[in-house]
Amino acid sequence: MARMEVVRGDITQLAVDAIVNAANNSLLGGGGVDGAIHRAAGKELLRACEKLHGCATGSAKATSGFDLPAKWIFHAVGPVWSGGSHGEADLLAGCYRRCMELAGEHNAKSIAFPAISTGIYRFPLQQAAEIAVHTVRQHLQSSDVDRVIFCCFDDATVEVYQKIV
Ligand code: AR6
Repeated sequence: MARMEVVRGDITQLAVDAIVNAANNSLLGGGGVDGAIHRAAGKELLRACEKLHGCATGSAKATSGFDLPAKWIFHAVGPVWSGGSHGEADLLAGCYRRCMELAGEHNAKSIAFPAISTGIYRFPLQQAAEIAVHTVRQHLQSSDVDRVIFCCFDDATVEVYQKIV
């Protein structure tokens, strides 16, 4: 069974096969981790994203990592939290599931996730972390991925994940 780890830091710095971006439907960049990834990966990333023609909420699409240490970026589109009765939990689980599938398709053995939807999209952190860890754990049983990093940007997020992983 693959290892799951909780790390505090900036996901753009991680030397893993794939990092996951918390993007929006346009895939054309934004604030938060998305902005950080576009700045660190360089302008070629935007050109690659333009060719993807957006992405549905609850899914993800892959690009190269360009100037990042990571080989691949999986651009996942989490749901905007709007009370919890609009399918938010299933859509968030879909992001993690699709990224684990993309890891298989791209032969990525190590993958790092940010806490998708818990920033600008306001998904409650505790519930989001439970969905993240549960969905990844389920997928690992039938996966070649051997290292999963939950990359947390602040202490509150680290604390929540550490209790679950
Ligand atoms: N490394 C790791 N995690 C980070 C980093 C970083 N460099 N920067 C921020 N985080 P958010 P969302 C954390 O808001 O809620 C964008 O505009 C952050 O502290 O980046 O899915 C997109 O274009 C939080 O824990 O993503 C969308 O429009 C987590 O990453 C929208 O924001 C997610 O916060 C997506 O909102």
